[in-house]
Amino acid sequence: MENLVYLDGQWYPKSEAKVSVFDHGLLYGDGVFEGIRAYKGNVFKFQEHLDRLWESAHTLMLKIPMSKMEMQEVVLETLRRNGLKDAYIRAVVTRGTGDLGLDPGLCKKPTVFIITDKIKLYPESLYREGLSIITVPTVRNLPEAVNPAIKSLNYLNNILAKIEAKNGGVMEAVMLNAQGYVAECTGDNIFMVKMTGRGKKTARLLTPPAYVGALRGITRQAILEIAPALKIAAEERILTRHDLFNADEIFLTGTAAEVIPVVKLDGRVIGSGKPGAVTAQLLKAFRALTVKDGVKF
Ligand code: PXG
Repeated sequence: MENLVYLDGQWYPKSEAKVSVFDHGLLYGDGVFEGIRAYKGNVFKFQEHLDRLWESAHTLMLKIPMSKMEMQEVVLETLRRNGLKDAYIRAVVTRGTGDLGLDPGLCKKPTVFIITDKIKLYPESLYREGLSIITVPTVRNLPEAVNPAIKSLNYLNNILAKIEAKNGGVMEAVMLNAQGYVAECTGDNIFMVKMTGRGKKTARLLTPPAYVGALRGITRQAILEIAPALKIAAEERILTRHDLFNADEIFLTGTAAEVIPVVKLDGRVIGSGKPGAVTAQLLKAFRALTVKDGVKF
C-alpha cells in the first residue's frame, strides 16, 4: 500500500497528497516545519519539537489551526496508518492558499501536512571514518533579518551553503555569521571537544550560543544535557575557525545525522584525524536516549 500523508484533516496516498500552487508556503516560503524521528515506537523529544514549531509559528504570527495535543495525535495516527515504528517525520504548516501578494492576510487558513516515511540514514561508514567538511562563503542569515532560530520554509541560506559544500566536494559545511564567528552547519549544529588539564585528560565540550545565528537544535540540547552525566563539562561559547582547527574532536548534531564525527576542516586535520573517543561516548549515550525520551506509540 502507498504511503499515506496527512493533509488538512484527511489522509491521502503519497501520489495524491498535493497543495495548491497558490499556497504561500510555495510562493513565498511563508511557513514553518519540523523534522522529527521515531525510534522503535518512540517519537524522540516530541514535546520539544512541537514547542519549537509553535514558537517558530508565533514569531511569524502564523496560528496553527490545531492544538499541540491534536497535532501529536495526528502524527501518531499517520505513523500507525503507515505501520512505521522507525521513521522520519516532517510536520509542515504553511500560511495557506491565497491570492498573489506578500500579505499573509490574503490567506484564510494555514495548510497543515504531515509526512512520515522510512528514514534514509547516513552510511554507518561515515560514523566510523568521520566527515571531511569545509567553511563556505555564504554567511548564516543575520538574526536581525531572518533569525536562524525560526525553522521556516525559507531554507535558501542553507541551500546556497549546501551547493557550495557540494561544489567543494563535501557533504556538509560550516557557516559563519556576519562577524566571522562559527554559527552552525547547513542542517546540523556543531560542537568541538578540547582536552584540558594536566595530561590533557579532561574533556571540555564547546558549541556556539544560539544568538550567534544558529538553530536551537534539539539534538544539540540533548548533547548539552547528556555531557554532564558523563562528567564532561559543556559550555556555549563563541568560536572561531582557529578554535575549530585546533580542536581535539569535532562533531555535528542533528535529527537526521544524530552525532557525526568530523575529521577534517578546510584541509586541516582535526585531532588525531580519526573520530574521537568523546564523540563516540556521546553518540552511544545519545542513541540510548532515543528510545527512551519521548512519546511512545
Ligand atoms: N541547524 C539547522 C539549520 C537545521 O535545519 C539543525 C541545526 C539540527 O537541529 P535538530 O533539532 O534536528 O537537532 C537543523 C535541523 C532535513 C532535515 O530533512 C534537516 C534538519 C533536521 C531533520 C531533517 O534535511 N535540520
